[in-house]
Amino acid sequence: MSSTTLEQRTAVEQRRIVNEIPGPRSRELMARKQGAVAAGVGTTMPVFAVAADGGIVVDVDGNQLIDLGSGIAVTTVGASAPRVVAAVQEQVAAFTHTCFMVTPYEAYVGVAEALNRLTPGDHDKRTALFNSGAEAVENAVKIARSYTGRQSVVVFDHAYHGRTNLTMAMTAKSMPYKHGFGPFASEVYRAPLSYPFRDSGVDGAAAAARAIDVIEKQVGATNLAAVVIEPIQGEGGFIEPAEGFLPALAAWCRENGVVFVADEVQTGFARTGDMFACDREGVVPDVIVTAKGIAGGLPLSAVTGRAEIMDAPHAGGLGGTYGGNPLACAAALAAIETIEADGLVARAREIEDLMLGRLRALQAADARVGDVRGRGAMIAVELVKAGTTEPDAALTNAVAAAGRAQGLIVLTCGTYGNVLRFLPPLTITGELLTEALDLLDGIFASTR
Ligand code: PLZ
Repeated sequence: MSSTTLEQRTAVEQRRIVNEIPGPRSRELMARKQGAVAAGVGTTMPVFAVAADGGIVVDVDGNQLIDLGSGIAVTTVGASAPRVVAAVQEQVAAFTHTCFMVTPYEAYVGVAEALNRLTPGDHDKRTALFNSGAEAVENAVKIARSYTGRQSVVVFDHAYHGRTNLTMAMTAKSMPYKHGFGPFASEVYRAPLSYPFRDSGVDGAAAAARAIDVIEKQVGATNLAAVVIEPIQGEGGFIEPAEGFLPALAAWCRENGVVFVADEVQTGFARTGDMFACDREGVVPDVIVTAKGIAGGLPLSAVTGRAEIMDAPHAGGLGGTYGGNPLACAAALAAIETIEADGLVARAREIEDLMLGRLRALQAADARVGDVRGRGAMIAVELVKAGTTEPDAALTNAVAAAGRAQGLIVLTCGTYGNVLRFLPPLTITGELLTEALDLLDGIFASTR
């Protein structure tokens, strides 16, 4: 690590804008990126990072940006959390890789034990580790197919499950995720979701009945291996289904021998004010897929589920060279310890209170804020043409751009591109969050 970076790492946690964003060094690097990196790999903000932790990302020009994105819900414990840094440093000096399928190591088993303990339900569980969210989703489907002897998979409107071939088929939105990349995997079917803001009057039970009807008529329960669902949708727009929707679906799956898979890649590990989003309604998925927040920024993902389901594939049927890499496992154990020891689940609920309070006040003052929703540190506002539910993607992009120009790392999402989403690290200070919300208030006021 360069000495500049070390200095910046210890800088006071505050927003600092030293030049127009992007600054000169970021602009230089962006030009190099354009000449070297495939154009399909986009960037939300044209600034290059040199250090990050808590609620701050420091860029190459010395700007300090308020982090409302956590690298898309990954650095829940911070981007250089002390326990994670120490655990990875110790592990990297011992060995970087042996391949768990060749000569195993303890940390992988430790992570599996931790996941079996922490995920919903107290039944006997097993875990397998992978590298990315998409890879874990694919493996969950493989496992469900192996266990049930059935092929079909049901996913939902607005779903996001990844960018690999099978997970592109499972993802709903064409542009940018699927456009021009087909043909896609077969035997993937889409059911209607519960989307309270756009579905008013349809409660959770009715929305579940509507989805189940589509599944029974268009797929047939006896063909169906798995129902895969994000308990709160991420990329699709931070859509929280109406109460009762998830329990009803899970119950139908249980009655029909269908594996109920919760994709908690984005919602997992304290993000939503529970260790897992399924916990809120007491939903116990047969299989749960996790990644992102699991390992403090190192690439790791997991599939955890009922022992009899997880053990269905033949020996050697699951794996991968890097799955459960020792550095990632060391980081995961440290991240999990941080979440538990530092009370980050409770911290997520404090962030929820702060953010929802402020954003609801904004909604009361601004008719373009159609909906304020989310849980924990996974909060969103859906922007519309005043007084309607017509999505306003242009306003969303304008607010995000204005925020970025003032040093806020703010992300958008949603099928209609009209959702501003907030995913701060749980270690962000209340002062920084308040400052970010003040800036956003100002941006909304200046565009009214
Ligand atoms: N399932 C619920 O949110 C990843 C995608 C960003 P990977 N979401 C961020 C982008 O544009 O690529 C995600 C998710 C849910 C699966 C995934 C996929 O996880 O680690 O990106 O493969």
